[in-house]
Amino acid sequence: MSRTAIIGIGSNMGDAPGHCREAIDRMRAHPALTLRAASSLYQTQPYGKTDQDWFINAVAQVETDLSPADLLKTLLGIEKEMGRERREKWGPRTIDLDLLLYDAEIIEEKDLQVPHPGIAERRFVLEPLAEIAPDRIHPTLNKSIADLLAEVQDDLQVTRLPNSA
Ligand code: PH2
Ligand code: MG
Ligand code: MG
Repeated sequence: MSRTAIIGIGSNMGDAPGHCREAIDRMRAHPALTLRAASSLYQTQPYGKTDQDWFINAVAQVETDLSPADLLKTLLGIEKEMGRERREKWGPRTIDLDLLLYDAEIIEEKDLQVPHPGIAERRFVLEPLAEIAPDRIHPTLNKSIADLLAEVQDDLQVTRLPNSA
């Protein structure tokens, strides 16, 4: 049965916009995924670990028959194909693909939490998500993405790039 998932995309090393676009292209080309929407790219101030380069962030909506665990494996596989090395937690990365939402499911496992626990606190997630899915309901907070964006306390800068950039 086809499910709808939201994927967070981020990069802050090298050609960060190019890495985000390549990740979107790889999801579009993947046989187990159907890309339904991709947001614009956003230039975003680093959240959490602030002494690193600014990020490019985006989100994508995909349909898939994969389970959440298999979808996560697929995303980690794309990260690996794109040369991601895992060094420090929250540190600079060529590409980061996070499973943010999977239908309205709630999953609490060591390696997989859905909804992604950071969604409601992070403007760099909410701004692109509100571009493609403002009415989607956060399954544990029971509020729409647009409402969460209106309420978010995070005032780190998030700037949408022109679509050709
Ligand atoms: N990802 C992090 C930590 N901080 N900050 C921004 N702006 N964008 C990110 O994608 C990001 C971050 C850990 O995954
Ligand atoms: Mg992340
Ligand atoms: Mg990640």
